[in-house]
Amino acid sequence: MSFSAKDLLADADFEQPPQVVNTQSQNETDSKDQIALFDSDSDLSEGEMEQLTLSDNNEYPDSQYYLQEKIDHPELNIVKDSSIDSLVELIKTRDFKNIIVMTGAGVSTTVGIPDFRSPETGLYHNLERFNLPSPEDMFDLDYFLYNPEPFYILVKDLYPGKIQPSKTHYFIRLLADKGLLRRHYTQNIDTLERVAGIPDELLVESHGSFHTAHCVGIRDKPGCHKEYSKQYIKEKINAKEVPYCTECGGLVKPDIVFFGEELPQKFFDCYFEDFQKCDLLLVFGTSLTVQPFCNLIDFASIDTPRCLINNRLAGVTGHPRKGFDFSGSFQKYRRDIFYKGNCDDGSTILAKSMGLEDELNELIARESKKFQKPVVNNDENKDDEVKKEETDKKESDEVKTNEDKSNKNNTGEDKINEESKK
Ligand code: CNA
Repeated sequence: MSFSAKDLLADADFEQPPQVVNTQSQNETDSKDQIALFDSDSDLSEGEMEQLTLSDNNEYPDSQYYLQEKIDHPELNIVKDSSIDSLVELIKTRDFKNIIVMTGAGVSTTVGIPDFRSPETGLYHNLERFNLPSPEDMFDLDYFLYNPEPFYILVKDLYPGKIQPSKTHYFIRLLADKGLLRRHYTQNIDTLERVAGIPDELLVESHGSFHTAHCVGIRDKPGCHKEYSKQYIKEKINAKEVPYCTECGGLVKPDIVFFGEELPQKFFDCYFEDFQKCDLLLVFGTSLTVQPFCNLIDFASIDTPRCLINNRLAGVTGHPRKGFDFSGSFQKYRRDIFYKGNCDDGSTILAKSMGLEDELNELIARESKKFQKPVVNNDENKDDEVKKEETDKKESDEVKTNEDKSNKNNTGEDKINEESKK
């Protein structure tokens, strides 16, 4: 018995809800479908160990077969074990040129944007004040149409401001600069990928972004879809007002994808070919609980190495063809790596193994200048609008100075003329 890529894709659970669905129950850490043999030296918590060491795994009997296969056929072990060192070894021997990076909210927490599900600091943990039926309702379209206020109060924290991207964002930008990035699929809505300079054509903002907004109507009355700018929404949020459509009175919602809404077309246009071509999959800072995004990992070819960099275990289902298999025991190829830690530390390790550490530090140093307090004559630090205002002012000052000079000259000339007349 063996699986081809075709079998994998046929069976992969991507009968898209093309809409965003929360699948916490499928992938969350207390899932019952886990199995033994996690042999990396990562420091797993008790709960995570339990997740990986459930002995009675009758649901997927294939796993016994795979274990024997891998003993008989060592070539099925793409990596020696699930530690980051194994990936570092692989990077040194292989030229990865079609890297796909998937990211979640964990890549932005180090720069102060809270994620959803981190205990204590995550947004879901801090929603008691809104008295929601469930935390996910904050990003549910039906609930938004019924009660938009909690979203607009909360969104102030998430709204893209002048925040400098994290080291991980710059690492992805560097992969793009080096021509190694096939595509960056992000779930984030903070637009820090754009700020970091990842080009639009390499970016799939799978859950939309704050870049634009549209009228979505009100309950029982569809919206007119009039488009509104980021600036318009920002002004309303700052004034603590809910934005309503000036045409039809419907609610205006930023174009971030809520549960129950379709993903952007670009996601569906790109993912299939991208994942067929992907030679290394890097997954950063996500609980892998939102469908269909979390299913993307199943679309990498069955022998493509995949690496999760996250401060807790995620994406393990115990299924022979779905999710990660860090234990290397229930999927055909041993190819999954788990680095349990901070995304930025993981990026540092990867950059180093690719010989890009110095360039990454230089890139960050260069980009950081844009976020330092404006220094006189340091044009790099200023927004285009500020620059324009300054140019206009400079020009008008110059005109004024020239006028003054010419007045002075005139006065001087007049004086000379007067004196010569005398
Ligand atoms: P999540 O479910 O909150 O998961 C984040 C994961 O990252 C968790 O497993 C954390 O333990 C982990 N984590 C947090 N910080 C770090 C760190 N510094 N290093 C390593 N791991 C870390 O968020 P997901 O992205 O998985 O969920 C998808 C939602 C979240 C999308 O719909 C997003 O739009 C939404 N979201 C986005 C932002 C943003 O744009 N910055 C913020 C909050 C939520």
